[in-house]
Amino acid sequence: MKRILIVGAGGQIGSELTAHLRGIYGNDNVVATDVRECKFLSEQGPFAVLNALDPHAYGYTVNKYKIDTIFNLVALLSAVGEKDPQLAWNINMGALMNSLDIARQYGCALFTPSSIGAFGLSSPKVKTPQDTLMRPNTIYGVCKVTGELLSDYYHSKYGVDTRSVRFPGIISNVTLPGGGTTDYAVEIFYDAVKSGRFTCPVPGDVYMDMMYMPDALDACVRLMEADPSKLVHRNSFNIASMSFTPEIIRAEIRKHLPDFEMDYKVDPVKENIARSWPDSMDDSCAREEWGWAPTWNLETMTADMLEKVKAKHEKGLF
Ligand code: AKB
Repeated sequence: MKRILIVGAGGQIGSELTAHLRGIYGNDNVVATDVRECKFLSEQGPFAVLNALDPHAYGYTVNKYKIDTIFNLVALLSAVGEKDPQLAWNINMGALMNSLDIARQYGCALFTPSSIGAFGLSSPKVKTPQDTLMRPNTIYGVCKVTGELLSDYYHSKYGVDTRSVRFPGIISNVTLPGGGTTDYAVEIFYDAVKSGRFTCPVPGDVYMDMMYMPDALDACVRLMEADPSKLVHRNSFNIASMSFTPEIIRAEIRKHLPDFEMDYKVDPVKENIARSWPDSMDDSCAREEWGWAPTWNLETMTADMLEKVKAKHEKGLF
């Protein structure tokens, strides 16, 4: 990877992936794009406004910057997708189809994240295997499974170098997530620091896989740098580092903030989604095929999140 394009760079993952990749490959070699102007991205390196649903503008940008690797991060997330399934399909699949066709046309490698949301009620719930039943009951999950299949198809049919991971809920402190079922695991830190209280939209007993952003960024780089001859799978790898319930994270935060209080106002849409997802995924294929090895756990992530979020609050950033 030398000339990288990030599509949807203004979101939770893109905003940090852009800086991470610029740190590794050099600012000028990482072009960030988003459907809106993003000052924080254009100040560090090349930036273009790009609607990923416009194939001409997308192809023009790839050609102009001589791109060889694309990270397609455009997505409407699980909870918000349920409010307008047609829109979610059009955005998620439209951006993916354009990415696949442009990667094929310009000979680019393509990374598109999948998710724990690709699994459903009929998938084994604990240590969900890499290869298993996948019948999600959200439009987001339907897009993810379709995307995995299409990406593998473009690899076998046209030789496009497509690669992907199934991300857990990502916990981070730069850009807030929006519209996901796992968002509570970020919001809890902001509310704990700001007011010492959090109202949780997900029931206290529901386990979901989560991951701290530095491990997620490392996964993107490691997978895209992996020796292709070692990849038995491609789209998409289970990756995991921690799994917890709202009650477990509450207890962990209380070790640092003993007065922290949490109550519940369960959102039925989020509850249904969360209960249909794995409690935890088996990531042994990622470990074997490309050396996936997370470094953060619940304890270290919680301590670091509280420190970073407190620093933001002290600076008056929220
Ligand atoms: C969501 O909750 O929709 C996302 C995801 C797990 O893919 N964070």
